[in-house]
Amino acid sequence: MEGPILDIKIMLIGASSSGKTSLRKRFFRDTFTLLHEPTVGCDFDLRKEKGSKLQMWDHRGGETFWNYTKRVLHRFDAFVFVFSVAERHTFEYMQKLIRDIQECQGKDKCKLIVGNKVDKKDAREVSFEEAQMLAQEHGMGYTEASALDGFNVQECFDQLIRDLTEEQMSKKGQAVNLIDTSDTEKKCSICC
Ligand SMILES: Nc1nc2c(ncn2[C@@H]2O[C@H](COP(=O)(O)OP(=O)(O)O)[C@@H](O)[C@H]2O)c(=O)[nH]1
Ligand SMILES: [Mg+2]
Repeated sequence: MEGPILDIKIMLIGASSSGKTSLRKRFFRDTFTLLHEPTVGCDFDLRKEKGSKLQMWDHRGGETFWNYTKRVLHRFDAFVFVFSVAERHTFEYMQKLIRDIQECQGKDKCKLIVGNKVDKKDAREVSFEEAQMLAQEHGMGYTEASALDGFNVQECFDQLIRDLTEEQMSKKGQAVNLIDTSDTEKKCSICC
């Protein structure tokens, strides 16, 4: 049996308590809880549709488990860095994680930074401008969301998935084109 045409794997990375699991659950199940159940190592959600498979993992970084995860990072298509706009230490820690990932995976797959918990308006500790500047420095997009009230959660992941879909389709297209081109060249060299 043939596998899915699209197979997208996204990993959310950020400090503990920045809201990675909450964003994932809001996106996949439209649920939210105020309880913080620390993710043990990694956890993920999976959505299978005809011809496509989407996996979203989340990882808190900084643990011994990270050493294992580093070995499988190359299997992911995109890394999304999450911090809480209301907890500056999560922004600082995320910068270390960005450096870590870029060191072992390069920049290409580092796609997006999400400033979560924007519902905490009066407690904001990181401005939109500062986070956007950091994202620009690293060649990533920046967006803000709230897993609590759902603000912008669907939109930011939908956009990322659209971009990754296009990327995968164009890679497949290129593969087909390559075959076509060589075929044409062969025919050409035969007829010339
Ligand atoms: N106010 C607010 N709290 C949030 C938001 N997202 C997550 N939380 C809370 O922050 C805590 C940590 O969330 P969690 O998703 O477990 O963080 P993780 O450790 O990064 O996976 C929990 O108590 C959540 O209820 C948000 O958008 N707004
Ligand atoms: Mg978690």
